[in-house]
Amino acid sequence: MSNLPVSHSYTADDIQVLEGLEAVRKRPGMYIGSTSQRGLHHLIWEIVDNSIDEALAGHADHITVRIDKDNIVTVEDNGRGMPVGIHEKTGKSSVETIFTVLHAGGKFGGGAYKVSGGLHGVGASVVNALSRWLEVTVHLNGKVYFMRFEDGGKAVEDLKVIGTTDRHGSLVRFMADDRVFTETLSYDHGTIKDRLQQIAFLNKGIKIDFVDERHEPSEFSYLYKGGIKEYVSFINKNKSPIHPDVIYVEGEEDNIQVEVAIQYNDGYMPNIYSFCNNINTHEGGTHEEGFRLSLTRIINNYAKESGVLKKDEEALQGEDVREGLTGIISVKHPDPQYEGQTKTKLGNSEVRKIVSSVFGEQLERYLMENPSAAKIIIDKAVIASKARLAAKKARELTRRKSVLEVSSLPGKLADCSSRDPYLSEIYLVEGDSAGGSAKMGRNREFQAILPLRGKVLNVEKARAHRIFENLEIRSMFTAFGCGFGEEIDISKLRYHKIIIMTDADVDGAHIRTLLLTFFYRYLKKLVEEGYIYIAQPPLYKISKGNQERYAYTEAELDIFRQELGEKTNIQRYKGLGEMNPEQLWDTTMDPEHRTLMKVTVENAMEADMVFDMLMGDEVEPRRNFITENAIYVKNLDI
Ligand code: 1YM
Repeated sequence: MSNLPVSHSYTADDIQVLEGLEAVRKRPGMYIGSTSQRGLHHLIWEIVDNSIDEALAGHADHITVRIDKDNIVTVEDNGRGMPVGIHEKTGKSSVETIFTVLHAGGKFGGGAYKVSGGLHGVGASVVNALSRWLEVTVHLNGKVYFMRFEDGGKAVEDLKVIGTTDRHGSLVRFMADDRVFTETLSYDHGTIKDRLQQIAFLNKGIKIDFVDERHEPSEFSYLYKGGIKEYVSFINKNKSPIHPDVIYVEGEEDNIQVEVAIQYNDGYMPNIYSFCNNINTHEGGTHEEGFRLSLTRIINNYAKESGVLKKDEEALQGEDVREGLTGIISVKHPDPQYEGQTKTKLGNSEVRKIVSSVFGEQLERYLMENPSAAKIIIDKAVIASKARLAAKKARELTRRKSVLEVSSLPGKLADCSSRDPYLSEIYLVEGDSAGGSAKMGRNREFQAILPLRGKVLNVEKARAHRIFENLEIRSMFTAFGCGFGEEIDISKLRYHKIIIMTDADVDGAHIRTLLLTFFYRYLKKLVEEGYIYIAQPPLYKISKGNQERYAYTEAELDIFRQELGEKTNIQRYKGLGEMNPEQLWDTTMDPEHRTLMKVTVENAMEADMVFDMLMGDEVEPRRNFITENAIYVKNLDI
């Protein structure tokens, strides 16, 4: 190959390449989903994916991701180093081809399949196309190779040798293009860190270092020899496991790798997460189905054979055997098919049987070999089943109408007159007194008010039937009208904005968290589809003479103070109750002036863990979270 630093001359092929990259710049959304911060993050994931592929092929075990003060990203691995020879089809170096030809990745190498894969798996050329500049450094065969692109992927000069080395590996450095990412060029520290940690959990033995020079502390290092087994321990760390080990199984069939790790805790909610090729399959799919089927089957068999479940007793249901179960299912598939609304449901039908047999056989063996853990697990499922049957009987006896059938609206609800859900809003208001102000201050045309008394039930700590007996919760279900859980029917939802309005103090934050937990667990669709909001009452009123301003943040307070000059009168609002109905309307409820924060489930898994932490028995992490996040969060991801 040629190592000469020839300057770049453009040919007909080059023009085609530039047109390809131009297409990416014209429609970035098609390649990275959007040009919001989420799309920006994709740039990192595309490059990291290539390093992960190299690691999964067995050639690398260390990846470093660095974000410097100017949001320049560097990704480095200790793999073989990207190929540097001249590529047959393009006549350019392979490095140049990888970074300028769309989907070039697949056309190389041949054998090893790519197991990782970002949402779109579009590769390095897309990152190049969307960067102000991008540099590639390869350590290979004793030499250091270097190439730089500018202005959306234009080669500055050919790949050249810039030194010697005794290492091997690849390094990519880039600056996202501000003309593409017009919203923000700043990567979210927490999102990047959490995802890198997740990737480390999902790929045992790969060390991932994260250095964020914008953040203090700046260095994080993740290496999990136990992989998803450690992941389950991590998720369960704020819960109380009821048997000592995490049960871990792995296997491979037809080139499809399967790993499952589970552990039961003393709670009631299942926490089951599934992945295909390191992507969180939020909507489940065939791997999850295979897992559920064999879990139910094996536990029933064991319960019967051990005599815990009598011959004439009803079989344990899926929900019984999943009560309090934390589980991770991770498959690696050479040709995954994704379905569902958000394309996060695994569709490959052969996977069902493979997961079911790999997991089933090994779970069965585990239960045989660990009779004391087996007994604890079976007993828990049997108790869950009895509780379920008892609740059902009680319901039948009292002939109480189910939550769904309740026809009359709750008495405390001050409904709006509009019957058009699209226009209607409901405020869930902490406390009767604030509820009273809200009722008087509202626009009754389209705003309904439901006051909630003090404590909302902590749904993490109660079985479903207890939850449906809770008055506050029943009121909400009836008011919303859409049902809940799997049977939710959004077309029956009576309000398209459900607005949580609590005091701007720690108690308010707590009640808000309880409500969000409730929504997340029982009305997840409402969160996913963006119907849940948080009202933002002001923190201060600043007045001078006949001028009045409301400040929603400390920063705003400072600005208003300066604008109004000396001798202002500042009132701090501790609770909603301190505002009269007009003030509440002006500051918090009037659609023309209020600020609402939309609640999103960016990362359901992270959310679950935050809830567990907030709801768990450990006080310290909860206190820290609440003090750090209580009031001023702008984009609240539950
Ligand atoms: C910081 C990003 O891209 N590492 C990386 C990429 C490749 C290889 C090794 C590699 C792959 C193969 C053979 C092969 C890539 N190769 C290609 C292509 N890190 C990073 N490390 N030799 C080296 O798959 O056979 C694309 S990426 F297309 F050339 F195979």
